[in-house]
Amino acid sequence: MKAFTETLSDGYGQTLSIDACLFEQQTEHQHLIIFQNRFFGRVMALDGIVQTTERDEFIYHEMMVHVPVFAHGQAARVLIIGGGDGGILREVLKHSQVEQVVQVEIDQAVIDLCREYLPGHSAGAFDDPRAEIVIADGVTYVNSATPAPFDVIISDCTDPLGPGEVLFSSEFYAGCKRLLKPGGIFVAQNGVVFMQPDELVTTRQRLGPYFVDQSFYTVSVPTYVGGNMALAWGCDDTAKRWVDEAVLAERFQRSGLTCHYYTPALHRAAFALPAYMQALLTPDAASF
Ligand code: AG3
Repeated sequence: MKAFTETLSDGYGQTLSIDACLFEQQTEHQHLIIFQNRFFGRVMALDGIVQTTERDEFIYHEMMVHVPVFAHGQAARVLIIGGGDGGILREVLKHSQVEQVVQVEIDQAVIDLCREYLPGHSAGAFDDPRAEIVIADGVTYVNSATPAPFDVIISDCTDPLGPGEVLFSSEFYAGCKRLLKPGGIFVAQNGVVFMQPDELVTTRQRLGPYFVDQSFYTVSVPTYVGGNMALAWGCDDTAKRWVDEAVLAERFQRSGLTCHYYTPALHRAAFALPAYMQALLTPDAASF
């Protein structure tokens, strides 16, 4: 059997059968493979790490988008960093009050190949007149561009290895802060905590200087194997992390969205962290 094995921790990983290899190439920036798996459907991996699959992508994309957008309440301008498969863009554009989305992706090949092989991810979002796609390095963009500021910034990046590493740097967070309106919300993919505990510690330290309130919320995605993934949260308005469930429910209902993972109750609950994660966030945490 042809198989794809991902190893994020020494001695443990996940293996998916490659029932058909649809595309494999070293792009200008990274190794990209898209293959068919009989359980998860089409799977896209970058530099040996599963990024997204047809079957479970909704979980990650709904939580990365609807949590900050509903917590904000009036997000009109959204910035996406990374997200070349288009899943984040698709979910953001479902919010009718969103007027403009800028997406900054470093690798044009990821966008082109995902449009071709994973069309359900973007589902036409790249052609929406509200979307502007910029092919550029995310860190450079957030530190040098001067668009109107954003209400929500979503960093849908790879892990801090290869091209994604800079998207976990203080320089990147500083740039995001610079492009956020007062009270704007920053969220970012921050790894599977059980497998990558150091990421929680370093992100917390690096976000600290830029946001009054920084924390994490969690999501459980089958192909981000090893337990809960942490999504980083940064905002100067502490209340946005604790919007009442009734208020969220009202916003959710008004949006007319149909979700398969996100619910207002889950939104609130996702900020409750297991004790081992809380321990990592205490000032003297080293590891667990
Ligand atoms: N980007 C984040 C994938 C991270 C997987 N990492 C891991 N399992 N530790 C997903 C891109 C989806 N738009």
